[in-house]
Amino acid sequence: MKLYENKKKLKQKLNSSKTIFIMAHKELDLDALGSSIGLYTILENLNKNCFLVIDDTIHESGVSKVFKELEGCLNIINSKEIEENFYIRKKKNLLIILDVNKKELVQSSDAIDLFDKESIVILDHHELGETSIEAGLRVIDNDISSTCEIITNLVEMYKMELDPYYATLLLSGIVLDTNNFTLKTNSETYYAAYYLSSMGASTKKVQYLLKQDLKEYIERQKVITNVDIINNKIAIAKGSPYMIYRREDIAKIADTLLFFNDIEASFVIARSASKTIAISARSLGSYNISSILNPLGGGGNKTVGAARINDSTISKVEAKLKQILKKEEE
Ligand SMILES: [Mn+2]
Repeated sequence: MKLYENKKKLKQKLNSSKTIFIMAHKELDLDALGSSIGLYTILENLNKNCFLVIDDTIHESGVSKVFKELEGCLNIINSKEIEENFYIRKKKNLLIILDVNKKELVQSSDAIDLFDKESIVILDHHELGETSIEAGLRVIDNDISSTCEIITNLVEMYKMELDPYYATLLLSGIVLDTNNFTLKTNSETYYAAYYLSSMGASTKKVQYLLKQDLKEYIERQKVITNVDIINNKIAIAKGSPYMIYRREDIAKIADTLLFFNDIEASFVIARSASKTIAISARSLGSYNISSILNPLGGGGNKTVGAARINDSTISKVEAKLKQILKKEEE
């Protein structure tokens, strides 16, 4: 496990810092927020001065519930307030980036420039890419279920007791990113869940935090009904051309399509901004998603990937994708 290999270096970084800023990706989800708050608790126990840097102004429902419940308990600032909270000796400030490693996806890319490379640590489970942020320490573990699992391991490493509420938050990130322990789940994931539950994490509460919005659920189901099956193995689903979908929803639909008999790869094409078409794709391993999405300007790895195409339409993107898939089958 990557965290254990870097244990010494990470402890060193934390020990030598006084003020620590925690920042996750835009459009916070429960893995980003759960891991941020979990880390925040660890750092408070280590007597660090801690800040969560959040620029998002709208939050998905689970994230809003947590903010409401924890109102007044956390130092939350926006990226413009970082400098005024710096510790006097600049070297004693540390930025920890969670659940993301690409510059364009963090809450504030400008915030990165306030720190020198050595004062940045990344803890994440996503693939590295061209725009990955340079850091003094990068603990990036593609095989781990979630950033909340990394933070759970960190809690164990420091032999700390967590309040049941914070244990629940960490568990909710694991449940979210594994889609209820169906994706990226191995014995270590179950061990982390066991560990959190032994500290009092509540599955009932996790279910409450992850409750979905019925309307959004129905919209996702509509996309699934608009599916084409190619060669009995590949599912291509399309969103309504008149609707803008959140990237995470497009990804969830792609995940769901893999649950059906015979489907080995899934592609979901939908509008993610007024002039942007997004594709989210998944495979069980027999199709290489990154090589299929490369010609469309996308990326990822063998089993997970995404692409964003500007100034195009759903049907154009669909035609291009089908062409690529046809070549792939030859
Ligand atoms: Mn995550």
